[in-house]
Order: sequence, then C-alpha cells, then structure tokens
Amino acid sequence: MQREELQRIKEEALKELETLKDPIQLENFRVKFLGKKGKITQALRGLKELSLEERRELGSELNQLKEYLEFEIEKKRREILLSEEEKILDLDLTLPGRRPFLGGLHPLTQVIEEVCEVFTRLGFEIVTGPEIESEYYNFTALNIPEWHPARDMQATFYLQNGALLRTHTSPIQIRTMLERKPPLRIIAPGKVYRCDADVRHSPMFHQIEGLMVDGEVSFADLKGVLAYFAREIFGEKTKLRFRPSYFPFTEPSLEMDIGCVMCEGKGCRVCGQTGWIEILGAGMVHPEVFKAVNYDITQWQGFAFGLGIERITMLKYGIDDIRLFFDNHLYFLESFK
Ligand code: FA5
Repeated sequence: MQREELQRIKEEALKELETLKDPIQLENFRVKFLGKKGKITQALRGLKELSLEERRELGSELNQLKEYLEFEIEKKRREILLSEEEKILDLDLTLPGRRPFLGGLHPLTQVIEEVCEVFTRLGFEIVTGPEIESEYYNFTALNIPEWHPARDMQATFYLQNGALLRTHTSPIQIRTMLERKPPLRIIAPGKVYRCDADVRHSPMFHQIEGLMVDGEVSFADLKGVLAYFAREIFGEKTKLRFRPSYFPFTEPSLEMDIGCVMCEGKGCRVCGQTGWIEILGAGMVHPEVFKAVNYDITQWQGFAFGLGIERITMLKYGIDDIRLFFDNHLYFLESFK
C-alpha cells in the first residue's frame, strides 16, 4: 500500500460517489469500497506490511476516508428517499406533509420479547442478573471448578480485578435459587460475552436462560416445553432435533437444532454444511448445583436451558451473517419495523 495508491482509491471513490442515483448503485458502491473484500477494507488489511510510521499516517487517512464515505452513503440514501417522496408530492399537492423517520425495535429486542412472551404464557417469570460476574457464580457453583477443562468451552474475558464478563446466563440460575425457595419457574434474558467471532459467533451475544424446579420435573417435561417453544416461534412445520450433549451443570444434557432455513437442510456456510443450526443447550439440573444452593436433592428436581437469541433471529428471518445485527446499517434495521 503506497500513498499514490491511497490517493487513487480516494479519487475513484469521490468521483463515483457523485454519480450514484439509486439504492442499488449505492449498495454496489458500499460493497466495492467498504465491503469485506472492498478496496478500503483490503487497503486497511495491507497496512500491516508497512513500517510503524507509514502505518500510522496512511491508517489514519484511510480511516478518515472510510468514515467520510460511510457518512456520505447514509446522506445519499436519505436524499434518494426524499427525492422519491418529492416526485410523488409533485403529482399530488393534496398529500399530507412529510413524515419524520420513525425508529423501531431492534430485531433482537423483538425476538427476546417474543420468546419471553411464549414462556410467560407457560408460567415462567422474568428475572435478570449482572453482566460482570464472579468466577464463583459463572463457573464454580455450576459444578465447573477451577481445574475443570469445561472452563475452556467458553473463552472468557477476564477483568483486572479477577471478575469476568459472564460467558452465559446460567449464573442467574444460582443467584435466583439462593434468593428463593422452590418451586420456581424463571427465564432470564441478557447479554453474554465470549472471545469468539465468525458468521455464527459474536463476542457479545444474547441468551435467555430458563429454569424450572419442582417436586416432580422430568426430562420429558423439558422436551415438551422446548418443542412447544420451537413451534410457537418457528411455526408448526419447522424441523427440529434433540442431540445428547454435555454440560457440567446438567445431567443428562441435550442440545436442540433447527433445520437450516437458509439452505432448507441442503448444507451451506451458515449451518457449516450440516443442514442444522444449534439454538440451545439444556438438561436436568445437576445434583452438585442443587447442593451449591442448599436445595434438598431428595425433594427437588429441575430442568434448565440456555437459548441463543441471535441464532433464533437468524433462522426466523433468514439472516446469513450474525454481524449484521451489530453493524447497525439503517437499511437492515428498517426492514424489521
Ligand atoms: C451454554 O451457554 C449453556 N449455559 C446453556 C445451558 C443452560 C445448558 C442451561 C444447560 C442448561 P452453549 O455454550 O452451547 O451453552 O450456548 C448456548 C447457545 O448460545 C448455543 O446453542 C448458541 O445458540 C448460542 N451461542 C453460543 N455461542 C455463541 C456465540 N459466540 N455467538 C452467538 N450465539 C452463540
């Protein structure tokens, strides 16, 4: 990457920007310069081959150009929208005034609300817990002692004071059981964090934890509740399957997969060519977990589950890249209003 090359990209982008007239041209332009394989993205990647000083100088200029183009693309998008409206107004002056742009709920918020609604219908109460957790609640009380290899199943962000960003919503199980006496039925939505990123994995994502404890609760109850939830959210015809799995805090454990809607089960990059996407882990509460919260294991039984909200939303709306949820492009968000 040389200064002349940067200059060439800049001139080309600014010249082309002037000529854009419709949303398709605008999107092609965005992909050409700012997309994953776009010229600016590639140029930013190429910086690592330069000396520190050149990297600093060209990097800052490239980033400025990137921000400028992002701003201009959004501005153009609005101009195009307004000019379409004006064309209509030219034809009919009796039309009402221009309406302001209305915001809407983020698709993930919509799905969290929808899933919570399904479980509250079944008598589950909504609770929450902190995102900064101690190792005790996130791991130890869930039957994952320090030496246990299962700690590596969830690559963890540790804070300097020994605390951590919770890697799952399961610590809320412990907090709730310590505060309350059974019987109980709760669900707990929230953000969780893992050092993980690709088309299906995001370093921050959302889960909903579920926990039911009562005198007699069986594995069949768990499967029944999960199948009901899947039918309510995805419709009667959706394909689902249960697979045996392992979690230190449940025994026996399972994972539930939904047939991939992107390829209808044929196999694609989103489902890793398997035709299925895993959306949750679940199982019967492990006796060691009950012991950690002083519940009498001869008296109480329970099941727990943890749903991945991004995966559910991807399946529900046919979204093929998890990162779209967090880029916050208006054209993406507006399609969920
Ligand atoms: C857990 O987090 C367990 N706590 C779930 C659980 C709860 C099991 C209660 C038993 C009892 P897992 O790591 O598999 O399990 O994550 C659960 C779901 O979160 C996955 O099925 C997937 O849908 C979603 N998920 C996991 N990692 C990511 C990620 N990096 N990005 C987006 N979604 C993810």
